[in-house]
Amino acid sequence: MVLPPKDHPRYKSLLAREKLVEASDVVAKQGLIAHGRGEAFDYLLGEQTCLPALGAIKAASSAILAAKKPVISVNGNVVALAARDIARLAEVSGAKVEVNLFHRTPERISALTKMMKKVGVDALGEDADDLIPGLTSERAKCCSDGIGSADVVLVPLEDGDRCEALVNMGKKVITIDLNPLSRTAQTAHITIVDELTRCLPLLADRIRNCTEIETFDNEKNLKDVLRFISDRLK
Ligand code: PTJ
Repeated sequence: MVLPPKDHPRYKSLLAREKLVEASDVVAKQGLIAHGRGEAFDYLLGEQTCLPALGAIKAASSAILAAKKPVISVNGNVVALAARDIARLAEVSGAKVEVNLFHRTPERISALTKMMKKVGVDALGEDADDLIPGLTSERAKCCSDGIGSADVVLVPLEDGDRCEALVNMGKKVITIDLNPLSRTAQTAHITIVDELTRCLPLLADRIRNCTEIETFDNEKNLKDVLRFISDRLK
């Protein structure tokens, strides 16, 4: 990996790009497009965790703590950018991790599972024996021991169709998505509009220290994010 100069004003952003390029054999090409869209929304947010996102992080942490079978679903972008952060989140929350892909191939599942193993996580994914109802093709596959039987699923950077299918399965769905207007953001029960690598450590810290159960209105929270963005633009 060619590391960007540490004093570059856009160091973090350039590093994220390098990580995705470095892992280009396991990150879907579409994942690079998705990342660019995320970057654009992060500019609008001022590359910071906004107040509504902190509220969503609180709600997400109490939902994960209250869950009987929480699962963190990871895709190519998430593993390439944040494998260690996911490992820490899994550790503090007791959640299982499942590699679950939109552009699913056995090779990508196997390579991403190995990348999670390197950070100490035995991720599910290789032995998919269940299907997410309502979806066609390979993207429906999941593990009965993971997403199939989970009550709460954290799905960062998820496709809108699959997010809706998980909601329709009766699961509580938490997402992390920089685009407050995306179908995923609008469909999930709890949407954290924040950048993945900025948000995951905050979520893990909150889970470690969380005591109270938060009430949460996703629609209102998304409106608050849009107000935050529009105030910044003014
Ligand atoms: O690895 P696969 O095969 O499972 O595919 C992964 C992608 C991301 C290609 C797939 O899930 C997909 O097509 O996702 P979408 O529909 O493009 O949605 C991704 C969402 O994540 C978009 O709304 C982006 O704005 C957002 N996003 C991108 N990068 C980040 C992000 N949100 C938070 N942090 C990021 N770093």
